[in-house]
Amino acid sequence: MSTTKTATCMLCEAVCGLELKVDGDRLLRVVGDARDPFSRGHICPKAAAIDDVRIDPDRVTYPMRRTRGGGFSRVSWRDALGEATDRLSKIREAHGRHAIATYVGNPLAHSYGALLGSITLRQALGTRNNFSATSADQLPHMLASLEVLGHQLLLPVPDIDRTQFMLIVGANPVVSNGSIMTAPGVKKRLEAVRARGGKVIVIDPRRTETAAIADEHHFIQPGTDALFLLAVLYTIFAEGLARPGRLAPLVDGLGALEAAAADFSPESVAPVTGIAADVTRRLARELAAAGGAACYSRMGACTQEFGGLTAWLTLAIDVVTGNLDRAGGNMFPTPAADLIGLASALGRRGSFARYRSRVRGLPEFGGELPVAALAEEIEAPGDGQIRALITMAGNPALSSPNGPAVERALASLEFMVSVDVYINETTRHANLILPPSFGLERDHYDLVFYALSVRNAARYAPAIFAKRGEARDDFDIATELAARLASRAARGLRGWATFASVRAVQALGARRMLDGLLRAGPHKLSLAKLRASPHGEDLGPLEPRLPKLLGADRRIQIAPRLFLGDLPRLKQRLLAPPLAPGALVLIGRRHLRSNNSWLHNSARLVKGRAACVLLMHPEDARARGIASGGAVNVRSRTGVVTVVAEVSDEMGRGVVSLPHGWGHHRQGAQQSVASSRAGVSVNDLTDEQFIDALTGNAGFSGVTVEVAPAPAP
Ligand SMILES: Nc1nc2c(c(=O)[nH]1)N[C@H]1C(S)=C(S)[C@@H](COP(=O)(O)OP(=O)(O)OC[C@H]3O[C@@H](n4cnc5c(=O)[nH]c(N)nc54)[C@H](O)[C@@H]3O)O[C@H]1N2
Ligand SMILES: Nc1nc2c(c(=O)[nH]1)N[C@H]1C(S)=C(S)[C@@H](COP(=O)(O)OP(=O)(O)OC[C@H]3O[C@@H](n4cnc5c(=O)[nH]c(N)nc54)[C@H](O)[C@@H]3O)O[C@H]1N2
Ligand code: SF4
Ligand SMILES: [Mo]
Repeated sequence: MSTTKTATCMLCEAVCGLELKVDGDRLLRVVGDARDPFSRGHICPKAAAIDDVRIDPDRVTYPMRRTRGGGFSRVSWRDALGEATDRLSKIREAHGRHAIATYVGNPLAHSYGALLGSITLRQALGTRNNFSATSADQLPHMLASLEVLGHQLLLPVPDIDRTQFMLIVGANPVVSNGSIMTAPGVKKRLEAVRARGGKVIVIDPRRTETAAIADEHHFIQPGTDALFLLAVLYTIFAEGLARPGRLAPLVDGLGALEAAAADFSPESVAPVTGIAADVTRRLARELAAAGGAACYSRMGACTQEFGGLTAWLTLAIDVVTGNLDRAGGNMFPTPAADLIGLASALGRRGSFARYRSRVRGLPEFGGELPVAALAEEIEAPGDGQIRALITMAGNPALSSPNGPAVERALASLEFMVSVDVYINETTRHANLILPPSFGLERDHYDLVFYALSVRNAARYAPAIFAKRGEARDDFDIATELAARLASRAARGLRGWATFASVRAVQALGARRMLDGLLRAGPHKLSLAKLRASPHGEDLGPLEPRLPKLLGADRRIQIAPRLFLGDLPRLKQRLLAPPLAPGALVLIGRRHLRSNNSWLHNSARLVKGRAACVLLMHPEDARARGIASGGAVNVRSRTGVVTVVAEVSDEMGRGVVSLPHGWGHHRQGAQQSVASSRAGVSVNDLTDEQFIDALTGNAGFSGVTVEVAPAPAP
């Protein structure tokens, strides 16, 4: 007999409510939960696949140990945890605590238990060598918030439901469903901006699916957004349009910002950005006059040579035009479980460059080092070399710049343990794979994404299915490992204090921690209250929250020295010679039916036309004798891939695009569907040396490549 259950989709940031028809251990049907006041029944094609990983025959459901032949065989939890503790402890005793590194990936942000568990594990390890997808993603936004607003988690989100002008720079929310903007049904919300007489403008080197529903789309040369945004600021100041409004008394550095922008007139940057000066001026005027405008930049603006500057300037434009913290501008949610409040209460606001990576001197951020430095930190011998790695919910072999270099480094580790649902490109290098519960096997509350949400909302869903095999919750795996490692190292007062605090977290459990956060939070909710409203709670529109949320000095530093100091590098970009003849620049792309590297074993999602193709402009194709459907070699400093080309004028001239997360042909990975539709990894082409020099963030956009027809096989 089937029953109806509610759940929340944890596949992307949109947190759609789902209604499921379930029979025993089987999921029969998935529809959007029309009674969810936030997502109102919206879902995307991925929702139908929400259970595919759970029931995937390729899924890892028992602890696995790598055999001498390179395969994996089943071991008991007892042996696996014992061996992991033993090997890691010995490495730590011989080489110090920084010899163990961690890498945590994107799905952690979608599981409150995994997130809390990973924090505990890292605390127990006390290593400087923490890595994550953050430095291949939103790090610049977090750094801008730390510098300007005094807290790295204080990320403003577009008040999309009230804005009259949305400037989208380097984001494609119609496909990604929004990022640092939890907005289920974002396409409808964007269409509503236009329906109420507002405007949506897209700045992107590709005419995207979002551009297709916008008022205007302007092609931009990859990596030049900071120049464009400075020209917008130039215009705002030159034409006397700066109006910080209510926030004016809190803002420091307006004069310095104006002086900095004065070097970047729309005319001077236009030849480099490709956006005409009169367009820039008009957009600046419209933005300033809109009375509720949101300047929103994301992935394409972040993961490039000037990601830090771009994130800062986005925030600066908001402040200067009075759009930060005002209805219709960019605002701060009031989440029911308030991690920012908790962090602030503990005196944790974030950190930058407290220490640097050993080999290249790249800056720490929030206790992590840039993932672009992972391979060299493993491979370069000497004091402080990484000898062991723990990965959790991450696939850096496919997600990090120069993935093959990462893989070489992984293969050279003394010991590696991965907590993951698959034997994939990364975990195939692990000595041990520990199997976590997945999706509907665990309860769900979006600790991260309600804090980035365009409306205040909360929804909790209990687990629906029993865990398969011997899977355990990420929280339990991480805290158990933490406790054992802490116990082995418990010498002296500090060692024992660490051990005791890990045991306390373990005893409390993730669910009670969540309940505590909800009870202490601004909406005075609790798990019991949320359980009583299975379709979720609407907690109202976003409200002004400044100056209360600001850092200790309660000021907005609009022109931090850190960013001003990076402007000379940007000026060099203005003078940079054009690319070598024949060279093109590479950018990325997302697809609605895919999610980073790990949904490609779902047959229903990968069926149909291959997604992993190289998009290129007709003129660029013609000049090289390339036609749609033909195979091409794409070559960069780091590697070469052979892939099918698709010629399309949706690409800007001189720019080619390849999606990330593919390349599932590696020996030893065990994903039968994915390997039959392998594609190539764009990160075989990206370059660990091509980064944002200020922040260390990965540079995925703007990598120089050459494209030529591939010789017939
Ligand atoms: N060139 C290029 N590279 C990119 C990007 C790009 O746009 N272009 N995007 C970047 C971005 S934004 C991100 S966030 C990163 C993502 O980078 P990563 O987080 O490193 O990679 P994912 O592909 O998300 O892999 C997630 C891993 O977690 C596993 N997993 C899934 N669910 C769970 C779970 O519940 N528990 C555990 N323990 N494991 C789980 C999956 O099997 C998979 O191995 O990639 C970045 N890399
Ligand atoms: N379907 C699907 N949804 C996803 C994911 C997925 O893999 N698939 N991944 C999730 C994750 S981890 C994240 S972080 C979010 C990301 O969500 P978004 O930030 O929306 O990321 P993308 O869809 O990659 O869009 C980035 C856009 O930037 C453009 N771009 C590239 N380079 C430049 C540049 O130099 N300047 C400008 N102005 N634009 C540029 C690209 O053409 C692209 O349209 O999506 C999440 N949602
Ligand atoms: S938009 Fe995101 S949260 Fe909503 S159904 Fe699709 S994958 Fe799930
Ligand atoms: Mo991401």
